[in-house]
Amino acid sequence: MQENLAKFCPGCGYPITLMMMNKTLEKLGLQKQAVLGLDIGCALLAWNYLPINTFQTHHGRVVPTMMGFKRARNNSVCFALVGDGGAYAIGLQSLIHAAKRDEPITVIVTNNTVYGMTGGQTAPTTLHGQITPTSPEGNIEEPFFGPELLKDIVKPGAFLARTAVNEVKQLQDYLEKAIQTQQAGHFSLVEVLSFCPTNWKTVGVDTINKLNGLKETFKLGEIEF
Ligand SMILES: Cc1ncc(C[n+]2csc(CCOP(=O)(O)OP(=O)(O)O)c2C)c(N)n1
Ligand code: SF4
Ligand SMILES: [Mg+2]
Repeated sequence: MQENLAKFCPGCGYPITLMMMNKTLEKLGLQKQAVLGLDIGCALLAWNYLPINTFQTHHGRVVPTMMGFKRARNNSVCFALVGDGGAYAIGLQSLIHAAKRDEPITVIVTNNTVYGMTGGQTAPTTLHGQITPTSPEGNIEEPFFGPELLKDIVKPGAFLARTAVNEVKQLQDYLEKAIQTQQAGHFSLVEVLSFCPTNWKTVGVDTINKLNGLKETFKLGEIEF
């Protein structure tokens, strides 16, 4: 486990999400049935992180891949772990159609407001005015709200929520609800606000303050529809 932890940058939020996923699966006794699909982006660093079956897909393609896996093995518990770029830019059309068709998979979107793996470029979730290598004078766009967009698309019984890596109780609660939603035959998505100190260029408490600041724009909670 120590060796695997080293793949993420120090202070990264991904390991928290992954550890809470594992804890939740353990609690529900579902580790053997679980299958974790990883999108390209820093999610792929988790390829041998958890004691569950895991594989990697192309950028923006983890949702349709897990959809196919679930259709083939309908007793599996399928996760698609994807960044905000993978989910809301290159993979948005497949995400929308999976939600519309109420595919029984659980999508976990890591929202770190940037394209983390490739150097912190502007993502759909980048805040207005945020400075990144591709917006050196501040992002001119408004951020994109994925779970809120999907609320007009999903079917009754689906589950949509947003939490943060420093809200571990809520994170675990939402992961549990998402898995139960999948087992009841419906689509679920949990967006997780997550630390990226490497690209935010923050250290120590500044990283936590930055994440807490994001909660003013990206409201935490279950999305009503
Ligand atoms: C088709 C394709 N386009 C572009 C890339 C380059 N690429 C790799 S990771 C990435 C961005 C990842 O950002 P995000 O999805 O937000 O994940 P994060 O690393 O922030 O978790 C890009 C553009 C790629 N691998 N494949
Ligand atoms: S670049 Fe950001 S998201 Fe990727 S491993 Fe480093 S801290 Fe985590
Ligand atoms: Mg990202």
